[in-house]
Amino acid sequence: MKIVDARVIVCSPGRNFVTLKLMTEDGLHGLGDATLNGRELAVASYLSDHVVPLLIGRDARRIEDTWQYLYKGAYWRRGPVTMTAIGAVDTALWDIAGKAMNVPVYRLLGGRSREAVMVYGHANGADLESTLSAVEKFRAAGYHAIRVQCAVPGLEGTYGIGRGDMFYEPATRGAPPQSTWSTERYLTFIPPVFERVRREFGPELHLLHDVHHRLTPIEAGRLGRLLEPYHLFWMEDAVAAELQESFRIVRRHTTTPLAVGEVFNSIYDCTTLIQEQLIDYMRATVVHAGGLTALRKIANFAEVYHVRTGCHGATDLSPVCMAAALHFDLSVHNFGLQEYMRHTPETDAVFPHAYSFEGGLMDPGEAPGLGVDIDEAAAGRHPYERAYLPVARKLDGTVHSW
Ligand code: EZ4
Ligand code: CO
Repeated sequence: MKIVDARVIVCSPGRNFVTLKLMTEDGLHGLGDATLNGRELAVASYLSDHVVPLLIGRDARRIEDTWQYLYKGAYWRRGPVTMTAIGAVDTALWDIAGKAMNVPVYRLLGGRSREAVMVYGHANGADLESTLSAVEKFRAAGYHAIRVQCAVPGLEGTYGIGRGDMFYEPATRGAPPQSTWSTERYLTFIPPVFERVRREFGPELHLLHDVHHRLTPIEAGRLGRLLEPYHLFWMEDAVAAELQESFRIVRRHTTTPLAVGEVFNSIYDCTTLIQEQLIDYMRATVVHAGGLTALRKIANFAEVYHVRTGCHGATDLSPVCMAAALHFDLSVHNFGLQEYMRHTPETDAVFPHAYSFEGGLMDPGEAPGLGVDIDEAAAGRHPYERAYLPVARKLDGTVHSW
């Protein structure tokens, strides 16, 4: 089953997406998400200029071999651009494999380990009252798990605070917006927010919080300790993710469960974290960690150390990645929780999909392959527009950590 054609489709139905479409000689096609938020065209070029020429004529059934060929054969291993490109190829090949065998991808991954996939939504507010009403909206929509973010008074544009009700988009078109940051104000403000949310919503709801890599290890230890009475499901990205050893300090000071990894692109980003049991949830995604082939290996490794998965699922991961994540979540034994941010109607129209949400749970559906398609004519009506994530500065103007 030879690959005969490949297209890299860049579109912007409300936000930018890069999608790889592979075609086989027997008329099947497979899709892979290749979106790297704020650096989209680098991956598009990596694919068109360097990877697609290697794919034409290859056997689409050789998924593992193609992964190894692109990873080891490039000499330059790892990095978000490379791994996103490899992830797109790998995802498209799993999609084709499912279609060729007429089964949904989760069946190829070992079948269901559970009946459905629990997801969490994003409740964001500009102040405490609007945060509480956002939590209520998600609870009323059936969510069992809700991430709670609240703007810190006096700080401009706290990251993670949405611009709409059930929608949230982290990137902004044009130049990178600037936000301000003060660790002192943040650490004082956040614990009472959770105290209030717990008081209003009771002990059962799973509550999560994303620190977006903003703290030092000892500050993160302090926040985790202050949040212990409100028993979070997880505290995410407490410190910058590249120094794995810093989690030893955080871990020493708090029993609040820790999640990290939305910026990881390889198993080598988390070997210490996993083997020393420094984290509870590993958040790498299908698209950025090199596809289903690579993410499954990370999850299998993590299972040995009681670390569960908690895949990133923001709006910058396209519906193709969302579908792949759901097939993965349904099948992998040590699944924990899946992030789910609803896409805009424009995005959903470009990517018709079989996955569904009901009562806080999601299911990838029974369509063969991933169960997602791309309407190329609709995609063509939404041309790319450069966009960036914001850059944060401390009150004295120093660029702050992500
Ligand atoms: O910052 O998707 O948990 N979700 C998040 C997201 C990420 C963006 C980065 O592209 O932290 O908002
Ligand atoms: Co996050």
